[in-house]
Amino acid sequence: NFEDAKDAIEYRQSAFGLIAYNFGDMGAMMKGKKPFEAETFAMRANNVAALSHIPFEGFIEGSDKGDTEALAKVWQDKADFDAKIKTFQENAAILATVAQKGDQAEIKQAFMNTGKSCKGCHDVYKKD
Ligand code: ASC
Repeated sequence: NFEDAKDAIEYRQSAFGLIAYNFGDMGAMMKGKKPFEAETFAMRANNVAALSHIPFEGFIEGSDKGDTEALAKVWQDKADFDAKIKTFQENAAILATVAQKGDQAEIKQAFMNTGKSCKGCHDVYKKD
C-alpha cells in the first residue's frame, strides 16, 4: 500500500503517462502523422488495455490534496467515476482485440471510442 497521498499520486501519474505515450503513438498513426504499422499498433493497443487497469489503485482517499490534477469530485461521485473507468477499460480491451484482426474501419472506430472515454472522464474529473 501507499505510504501517503504523494506516493499514490505519483503512482497513478506514472501509469497515465505510459497510457498517454502508447495512446499518443496510436493517435499519430490514426492521424497519418506516421505510417500505420499494424504490429506496433497492436502492441500499443495491448499495452493500453493492460495499463487501463493500473492507475486507479492510486486514487486513494485524501489524494485530491497535493500535486495532482484530479478534482475532489472523483471521491464525491465515486460510482460515476468507477463506471467511467469501466467503460474506458472495456473500450481499451475492444481496441486491443480489433487491432489484432486488422480491419481499418473497426480499428478507427475502436480507437475513437477509447479516446472518447479518456476525454469523457477528463472533462469531469480533471483540472484543465
Ligand atoms: C490523448 C491524450 C488524452 C486523450 C484524449 C482523447 O492522446 O493524452 O488525454 O488522447 O485527448 O480525446
